[in-house]
Amino acid sequence: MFQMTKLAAATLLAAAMSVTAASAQTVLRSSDTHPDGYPTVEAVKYFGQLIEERTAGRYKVEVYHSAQLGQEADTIEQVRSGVIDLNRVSMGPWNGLVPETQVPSLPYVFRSPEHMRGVMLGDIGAEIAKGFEQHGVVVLTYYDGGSRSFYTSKKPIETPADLAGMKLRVMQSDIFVDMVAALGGTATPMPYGEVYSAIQTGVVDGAENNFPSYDTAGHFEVAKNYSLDEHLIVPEVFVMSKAAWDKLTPEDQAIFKQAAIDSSAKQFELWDAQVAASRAKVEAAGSVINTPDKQPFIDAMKPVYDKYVTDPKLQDLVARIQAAS
Ligand code: GTR
Repeated sequence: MFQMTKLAAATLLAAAMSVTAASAQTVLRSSDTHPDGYPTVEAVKYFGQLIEERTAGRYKVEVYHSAQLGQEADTIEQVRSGVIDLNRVSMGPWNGLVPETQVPSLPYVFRSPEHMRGVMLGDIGAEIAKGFEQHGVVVLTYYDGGSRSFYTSKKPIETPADLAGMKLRVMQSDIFVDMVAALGGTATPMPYGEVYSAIQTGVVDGAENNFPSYDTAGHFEVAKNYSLDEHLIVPEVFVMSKAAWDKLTPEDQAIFKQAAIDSSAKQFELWDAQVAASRAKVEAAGSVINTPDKQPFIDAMKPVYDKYVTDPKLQDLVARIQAAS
């Protein structure tokens, strides 16, 4: 880790020196927890290419993948304070800060990833984006994070009753803790980078995620039972620090916004291919995928909605999402 940090520091210094040399180019630093080649990493690189082209090289993006700049909760603080300019993270870790983000983080609120894409790239997504601004960031666009299901090291989950006595890792948000509790299990929130060893050493019995994360983080090696209950479809969010955004001219802001939207189209394509490839890979490696009846999982979520959807504004958002085609 120390080595990585030193490496990142050296790269940053080199980047800073090249700014002075070329003097006209601003290098924007972006963080991602995923490895190089992952659809979100590639989408942000594509965004970088587009803005470089469309501003005649005045702006350039460097993507620090593989959590080189830290775990998501830390990088959220970095982008809010302007230490880094860009960040691609899940919506989940924003739940404590931006109340509107709780809505697209609710279990079974979206019918499918396609439903989520339409909602988030439309008016509702724009409304949710407004909630970020008072916290120091501007939402550039949303990406697809697929649907998340439970995976376990010992016993597979076929019905909610199977969660009894199980400890499962969730992202750092109270909604997900309550979601697991409503199903009868115990949730342990922890950073993504700690999940592999937590499963391996038996600190938790499993976790939950989409196929690409289950694959690329290696979790399939230590938790072979994947139960396709698809309880969450949490969007990914690509944000810019407000400090950096405010330095752009209105023309450049429009270029950035359009490039971000174009990068979503690219990410959706890459995402679909990655889901299929990751699923095939983990199956070939011996993961057993079962498809439980989702209805008992859906029915168990009522207490989560009763607890989190009390504000009329959030109630209205939930109703509009459910009504959206
Ligand atoms: C992934 C998501 C990451 C991170 C991770 C997690 O699906 O892309 O941003 O939130 O899940 O479970 O922490």
